[in-house]
Amino acid sequence: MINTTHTIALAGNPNTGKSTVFNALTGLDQHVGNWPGKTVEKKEGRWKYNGSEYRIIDLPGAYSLSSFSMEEIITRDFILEEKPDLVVVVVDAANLERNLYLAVQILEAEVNVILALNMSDIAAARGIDIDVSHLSEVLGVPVTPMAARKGQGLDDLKQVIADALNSTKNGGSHHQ
Ligand SMILES: Nc1nc2c(ncn2[C@@H]2O[C@H](COP(=O)(O)OP(=O)(O)OP(=O)(O)O)[C@@H](O)[C@H]2O)c(=O)[nH]1
Ligand SMILES: [Mg+2]
Repeated sequence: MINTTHTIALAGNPNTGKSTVFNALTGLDQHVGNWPGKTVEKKEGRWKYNGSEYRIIDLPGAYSLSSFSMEEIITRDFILEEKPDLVVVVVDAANLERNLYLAVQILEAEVNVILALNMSDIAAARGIDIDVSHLSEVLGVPVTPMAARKGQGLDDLKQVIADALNSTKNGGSHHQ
């Protein structure tokens, strides 16, 4: 029986694999439209896991929440105004430092956040070794490594999402 639907936003720099993660999570259960009044595509999907339903919105790629582009305005407004229950920030493990700029801005927005460390395969091939538990400690949020194109780390991501939402009151309160 489903008694709650959690709303999740998928955010990240352009080309970090957000849509690949989105497709892997939602399969065929997707709805594609446009952001109201905008020519930017809006993709929304759902999946069920352990008796809960998850609704996810694939946000346009953004380098920051500073609203320089239409994509950044959409992403910023969705995170700050719609206040999703959870924001999954997809970062490129092979370009971690650059990607953390947006991640830190989202952390400062006082929303519930987890980090999906995508492109782990590329990072590994380049000899980049990321201390995942240290990164998680420093940022104060769960970090889960994955390689979405290969389907690696997907089950872990679903579990980390479920844990993040079910450990907070009503599955939607913001982290302190
Ligand atoms: N090697 C590797 N490639 C990946 C991975 N995830 C995604 N890709 C590839 O990276 C490219 C970009 O992926 P998308 O999912 O379109 O990225 P996006 O973040 O949605 O991009 P925008 O919507 O344009 O911001 C595609 O060619 C994917 O197949 C991964 O974990 N490893
Ligand atoms: Mg995309």
